[in-house]
Amino acid sequence: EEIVSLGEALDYTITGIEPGAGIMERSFSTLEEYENLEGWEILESSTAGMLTELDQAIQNERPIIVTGWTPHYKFASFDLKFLEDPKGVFGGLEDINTIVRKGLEEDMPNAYQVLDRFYWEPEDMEAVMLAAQEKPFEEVAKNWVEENQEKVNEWTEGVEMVDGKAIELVLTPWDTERASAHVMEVVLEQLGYNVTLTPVDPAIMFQAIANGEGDASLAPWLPLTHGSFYEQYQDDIVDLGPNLTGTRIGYVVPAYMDIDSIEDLPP
Ligand code: PBE
Repeated sequence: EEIVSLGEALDYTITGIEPGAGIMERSFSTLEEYENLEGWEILESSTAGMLTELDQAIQNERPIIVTGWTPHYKFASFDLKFLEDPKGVFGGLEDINTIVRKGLEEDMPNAYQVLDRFYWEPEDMEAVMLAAQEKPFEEVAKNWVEENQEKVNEWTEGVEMVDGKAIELVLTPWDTERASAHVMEVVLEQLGYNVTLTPVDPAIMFQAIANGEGDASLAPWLPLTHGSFYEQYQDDIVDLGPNLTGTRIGYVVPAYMDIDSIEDLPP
């Protein structure tokens, strides 16, 4: 009886984000994979909208299920937990990879080398994201590069300067990707590149690298979050491997909710 009222309290709805996000595609798959989720809905929203809903639910100690991911500051601000996902629809810990267009290695060997070497830790990304709650990403990225010269040197050591060559980095519209793109922008500009950042949906990001409109992206979450886009475009892009490991996506609830697994959601 308590279980039934949970479904009703939630209106059998999971609060999602932007429809183009990989996590939304995975969320729709849970409705097919978990029999108990038949009749449930994923509400399309925005990241800001989802965070507002989460915040209001927590203020009132109401139940809520959102599409969530780490790194994200909401895990520092609120006591949250991922629901277990025994069918593995959201996968386990994932990577964020660097992809570049075919021909970039020949056309821009210096930038290619930096992009190929670029690797940082979730704590680095989190530090940039946290500081960006107060200041613009441009400023935060500059500070981060200044304060982390040793790490940055590992990416740039021995790389020759260029003279104002234009390079376009394609990103997706979330803070995780704003963090990496702005740091790379600072690093490449210090090497003499003229960097443009273009934020687009994940599908367009892969398409832009595949057709050569964009030069590189630090934004693909793999193997599952953007797995379907990756499969579609993998023959037309160059995958330089992970630039960060240890991300996670899934259904997230406030810790006070008496539920631990997607399988426990009431049908
Ligand atoms: N995210 C953050 C994105 C990738 C980065 C998990 C919201 C997505 O689902 O596509």
